[in-house]
Amino acid sequence: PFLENVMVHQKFLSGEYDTTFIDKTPELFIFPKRKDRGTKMLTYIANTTLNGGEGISNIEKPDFRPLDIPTTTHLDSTPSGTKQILDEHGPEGVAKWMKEQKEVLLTDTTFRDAHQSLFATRVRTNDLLHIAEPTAKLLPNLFSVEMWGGATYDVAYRFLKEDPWTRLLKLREEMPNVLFQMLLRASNAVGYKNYPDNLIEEFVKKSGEAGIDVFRIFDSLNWVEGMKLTIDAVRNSNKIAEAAICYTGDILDTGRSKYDVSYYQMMAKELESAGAHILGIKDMAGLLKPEAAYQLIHKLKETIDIPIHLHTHDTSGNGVFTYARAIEAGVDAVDVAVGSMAGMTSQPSAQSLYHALEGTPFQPNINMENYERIGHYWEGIRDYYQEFESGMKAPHTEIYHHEMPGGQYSNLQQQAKAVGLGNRWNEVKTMFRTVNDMFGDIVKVTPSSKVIGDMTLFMVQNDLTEEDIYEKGESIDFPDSVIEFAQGYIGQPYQGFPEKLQKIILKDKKPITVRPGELLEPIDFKLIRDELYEKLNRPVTSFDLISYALYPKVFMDYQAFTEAYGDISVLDTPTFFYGMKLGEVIEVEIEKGKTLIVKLVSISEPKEDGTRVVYFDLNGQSREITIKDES
Ligand code: 3PY
Ligand code: ZN
Repeated sequence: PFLENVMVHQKFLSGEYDTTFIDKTPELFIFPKRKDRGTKMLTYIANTTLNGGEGISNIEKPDFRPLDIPTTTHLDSTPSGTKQILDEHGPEGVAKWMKEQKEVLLTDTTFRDAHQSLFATRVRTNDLLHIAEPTAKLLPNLFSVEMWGGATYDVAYRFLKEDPWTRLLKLREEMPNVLFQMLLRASNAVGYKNYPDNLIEEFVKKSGEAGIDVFRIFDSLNWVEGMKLTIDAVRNSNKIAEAAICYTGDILDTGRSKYDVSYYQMMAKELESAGAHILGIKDMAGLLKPEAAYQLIHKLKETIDIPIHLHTHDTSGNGVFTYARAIEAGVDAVDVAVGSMAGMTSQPSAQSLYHALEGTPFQPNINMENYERIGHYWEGIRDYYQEFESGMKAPHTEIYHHEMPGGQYSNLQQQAKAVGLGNRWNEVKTMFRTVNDMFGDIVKVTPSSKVIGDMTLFMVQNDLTEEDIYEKGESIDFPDSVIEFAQGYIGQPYQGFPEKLQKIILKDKKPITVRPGELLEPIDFKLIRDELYEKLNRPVTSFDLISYALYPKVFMDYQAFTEAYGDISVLDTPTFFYGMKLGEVIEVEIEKGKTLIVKLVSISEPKEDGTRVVYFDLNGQSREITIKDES
C-alpha cells in the first residue's frame, strides 16, 4: 500500500517532499519485470562467456588466486574517527584539529584516484565493499578516504553498469568513522563540461546527504571565479570545502614564469577568502619536485591560515621525496594509496611514506601491519583488472616534459589504441606537450586535459603539425571539445587564450568571457522528473534526476542495460569481465540472505544463424539461454 500511495501521490511525484528516505531505500522500487532476475543475469553471463566483457580482449577466463580479506572479528565495534570530529565540531572544527596535529595526516585514495590512474577507473563496487569495513576498522586514524567523484561517476554507469549513488550509500554504511572525500570538478561537476548553477547546487546537496564529507573542488583552468558557487554550495551543506589549486609547470624553472610561487600565493589567498576550509594542492600529473614542494608549502604557510592538503602522483618516482619535503615545510595532510595500488601514475605508497618518515616527529599515527594486510587484499583485486593497466612498469620522468595527468595517462592510451594509434604512443605524448604550448601553456586537468588529449589525437591521426594548424587551420574542422574550449565554455585560462589560434579554431563563432553558468538555463527538475517518470515507468529518485541531468544518454543507456540484464553489480569481477568456464560454479548474493548458485553446464555448437545455446543450472534447475556468438 505504501508503494502504491507513493507512486500516485502528486506531491511526491512533483518532488515537493524531502525524498531522502526514498532515495536511500531503492528496494522500495523493486517491481515485477517482464523477465525474472535469474534469466536476466544468466543472459549477461552467457553473453560475456561467449563474446567477452567490454574492453577485455582475452576471452579465456584466467585462474585468479583467492582473495585475502582481512578478518576483523577480534574488533567488535568500529573505532571513532574524523567523521565524528566533523559531526561534533563542524568543518571549522576539523580544520582547527588538522592544524593541531603534529604528525602528517593521510588521505587514502585507493578507492578512487589510485584505480582511476592505474587502470582507467574500473574498480567495481563489489570489490570495494569487501574491504570497506576492514578498512574502517583497521585504519580508523586516516584523515579521509577518497572514494567518489572524478571519473568514477560516469565510468560506473558507462562501463561497470552500476549506479554510483548506490556505491556511496553502501560504502557509507560500512565505513561510519572516516571522512568520505570526493573530487569535484567545480562547475563541471563529475562531467566534462559546465553545468547550470542549480544542477551543481543540487549535486552538492544530495552528495552531502548521501555521505560525502570533504569536497575537493578544483577548476580545470584554476579559474577561481568558476569555483565560488561550488564552494558556497558545500558550505551551505555544512560540509568541508577543500578548494584546490592545480599545480602545473615548475616553479624551479626560472625560464618559465607564468606559474611562479606568487601565482600560487595569490590563488591560495583568493580561495581562502572565498571560504575554503582547507587548501588543496592538486598535483595531478606529479610535476611538483621535492625542492619545489618545500618552497611552495613554506610560502603558502606564510600566506594563509587554513590547513594545506597535498595531492601528487608518483609517476616520476619522486613522490615520497616530494611529500617528505612538503611535510618538513609544514603541510598538514597528504594523499597516499595502499602499497599494492600505489606508485607510477597512482599516489605514493602509504607504507613507503611511513617508513621514510621514521625517526621524525611527522610519522603518521597509523598501524602499518594493518595497512599491509589491506594491501594483500588489493594485490589480488589488481589482477582482475590487468587488461586495463597502462603498461608503465618503471618510474617515468618524461612526465616532467609532457605533463599528462596521472588520471588521464591510462585513459588516453586506451583512446589512442581505439583510434589505431596504439603504436604511436610516444608521438602522442610529445604532441600532448606541443598542444599545451600552442594553447598558451594551460593547466591540464579534466576537462582541460581532455581538450588537449582530443586535439592531440586529432593532430596525430591526421598527421598535422603545429605549422599545419596555423597555415591550413581555416579549412580544418576541429574537435567539438576544442571549439568549446576556445569559446570559453569551460572557463577562462589564466592570461587568456592565444588570440591567433582562437580565431583559427572559432572561425566566425564569438567567444564568451563570463562564467558559462551565468548563460545556462537552470534545470527544471519538476519537468525532468515527469519526463523521466514517463520513460522509466517508475518513481524517480533525486539521484536519478541528477544523473539524467548530467548525462542523459549515459543514464538512459544504463537503464536500458539493467532492463535487459538486471543488476549485475552483484556478480564477482572475474565473472563480470570473463563470464564462466565450463563446469564452473559461482555463488551470487543478489540481496542480503538471498544467494543464487549458478553452474555453467555446457554450450552447444553454433547453429546456422550464429546462435548457441548456453545450458546452466540455477539453484538446481536447468536453464537455457540462446545467445549470438560474435567472437
Ligand atoms: C579527475 O578530474 O577525474 C581527476 O582525477 C583530475 O586529476
Ligand atoms: Zn590525482
